Amino acid sequence: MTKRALITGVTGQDGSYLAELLLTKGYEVHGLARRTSSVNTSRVAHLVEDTHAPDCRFFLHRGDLSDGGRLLSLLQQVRPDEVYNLAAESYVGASFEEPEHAGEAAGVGAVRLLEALRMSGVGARFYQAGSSEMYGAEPPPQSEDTPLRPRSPYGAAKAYAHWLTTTYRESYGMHAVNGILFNHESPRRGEVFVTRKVTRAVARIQAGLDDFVYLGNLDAVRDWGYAPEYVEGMWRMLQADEPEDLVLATGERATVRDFVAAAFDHAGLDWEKHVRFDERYLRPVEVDALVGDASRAEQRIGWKPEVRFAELVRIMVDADIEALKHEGRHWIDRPQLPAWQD
Ligand code: G4F
Repeated sequence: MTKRALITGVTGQDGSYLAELLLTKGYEVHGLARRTSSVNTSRVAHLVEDTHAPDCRFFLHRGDLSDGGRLLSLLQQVRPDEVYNLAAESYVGASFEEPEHAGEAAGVGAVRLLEALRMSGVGARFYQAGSSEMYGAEPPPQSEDTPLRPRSPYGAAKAYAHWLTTTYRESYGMHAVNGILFNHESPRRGEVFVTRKVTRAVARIQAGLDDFVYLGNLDAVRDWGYAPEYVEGMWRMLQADEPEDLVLATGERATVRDFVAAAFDHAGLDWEKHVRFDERYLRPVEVDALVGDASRAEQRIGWKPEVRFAELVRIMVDADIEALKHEGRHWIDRPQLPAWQD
């Protein structure tokens, strides 16, 4: 029997990779995407185009986590075997400016989906996209046993969703899990996140379109992995016999400065000549260091990331240099984002 999955946030980096993965595994994939007046489906456009084919297994539904009734009717219509909740405003910096919105989208939205799932009686397995941002002030290495001490409205909202997912599992016997994912990047990463902002800037500077990129705190430590490997981990978590929350991370530590230096170096550029400080990119409070211990995930679901930091940097820089070559006009028309837009 063909398995059916519902993915919220399907138009994002992770949603698009997960949709592709599940399609290769033979699933029928239903994605929930916010209704907007301009096109917001570029990452899944290649899947949507197949909708008219008789063997199409990818379906896009409009709606979002602010509408519980819509979620209930969609669950009753699709009757998925697995639900992946990836929807949220995932840019941490923005959550300080719009804290209520962060709570709505990343926190209450998850509970609306859980409640709709419970009321629907569909009995699907549920994956909640948790985040290492929930660890906040706790020093690394962080694992499943590390207390949650968020330091941003986004982290706090994710922690709320984390505990509600746990509550639904324990209260109603739902097969519901939290994946606690450390930073994971790719050429599909949104341009506001520091890795993609830098690799895109490297391509533009190398091509002579810009001279500088403006950044905030270069001292923050992160654990950067490769997104396609992380969606594989999400799927594996839902295949386990027993529901269990797991950390997905590489365990490799690097500062933002390390990422910047490696990215410029790969393009034959000296980063110190091209990076400038802009205090607008500082956050009211910083999460200083996130480095995960994913040994439990390896033990329980056999998940181990292959792509390490240096390779990730190369993949992203090469992809942006290629994109600039092939979509030159498009890139020239789309300069680096001004600070007020980040
Ligand atoms: O790329 P970032 O914006 O990612 P951040 O804040 O670590 O959050 C990402 O990872 C989380 C998992 O840990 C996810 F939950 C979350 O949704 C998101 O995917 O910033 C990384 C670091 C920060 O310390 C930030 O202060 O880079 C620093 N930084 C320095 N200059 C900058 C910039 N970040 C951004 N976005 N832009 C800058 O110009």
